[in-house]
Amino acid sequence: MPTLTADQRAVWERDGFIVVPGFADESTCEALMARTVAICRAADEGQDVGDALVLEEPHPDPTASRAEERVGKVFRLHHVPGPHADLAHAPEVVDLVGDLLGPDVDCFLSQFIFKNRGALGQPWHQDAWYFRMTPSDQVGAWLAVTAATPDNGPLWVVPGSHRESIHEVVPDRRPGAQAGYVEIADLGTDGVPVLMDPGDLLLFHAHLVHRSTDNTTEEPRAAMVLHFGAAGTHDPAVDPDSGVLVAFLAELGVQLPVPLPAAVEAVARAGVRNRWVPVRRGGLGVAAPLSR
Ligand SMILES: O=C(O)CCC(=O)C(=O)O
Repeated sequence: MPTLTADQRAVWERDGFIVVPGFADESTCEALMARTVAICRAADEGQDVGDALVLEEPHPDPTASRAEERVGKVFRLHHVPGPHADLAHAPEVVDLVGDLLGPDVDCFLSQFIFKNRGALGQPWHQDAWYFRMTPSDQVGAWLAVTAATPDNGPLWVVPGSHRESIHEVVPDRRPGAQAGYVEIADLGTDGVPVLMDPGDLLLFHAHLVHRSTDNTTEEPRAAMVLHFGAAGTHDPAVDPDSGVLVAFLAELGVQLPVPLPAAVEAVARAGVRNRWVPVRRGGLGVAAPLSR
């Protein structure tokens, strides 16, 4: 039985995104926030945080005192037992995404975004530009952990742009921008903001043109973002052929030497954020990893 309603399906086809209000309860949002804050603090104290990748904000607010106030994003969370994996495997999530991607689905990317006070947003882009996967119809699930308001850096989207091919981009040269951000420079539209309450979920197509604006408020605008793809998708970031990895990174503007020295390859592979984890097989959910 499909989980998307006929209306949601029609909106998805037309706009390339849907919002599901009140998707997650307060305790889910609190658990995601608490675990991510704990990871940030542990990393700050030099403790082992396993596979999690903590990315500092390039220009944190100078008055930031707590570790999590200096962090932009935390990646590689969905394959580790805990609230992030529980969300990635939650039947409500997996069934919705499965309606869009089919019976066999993996979660391949997770990021908790703090968007602390003063943090810059991410300019207009399509996730498919970064992913370079075949096929390229991945689905993002953006859960509002705190409210996304006009002033704290909500997402903005261009409805219907999921039908467009991948746009040309230029590097994002703003001081304080995260390394590697790119921008679709000649968009010609302002798009529409997606204002959300805590617990609301946005599902969006990997070709959807979107951005987020800066957080000009005092409080963080936090979101948990998961990305899903059909099982068997070709992901150049995890292709065992080092030539494929080199070509992929070159397209993203990272030039590596050829032939690729083993030590350089090891560093490049350690930076890969994607972890392909089955969440749905044959139309049935795959259980989340159990806590150790
Ligand atoms: O949440 C944000 O501020 C930006 C997220 C985004 O655009 C993305 O993950 O592709």
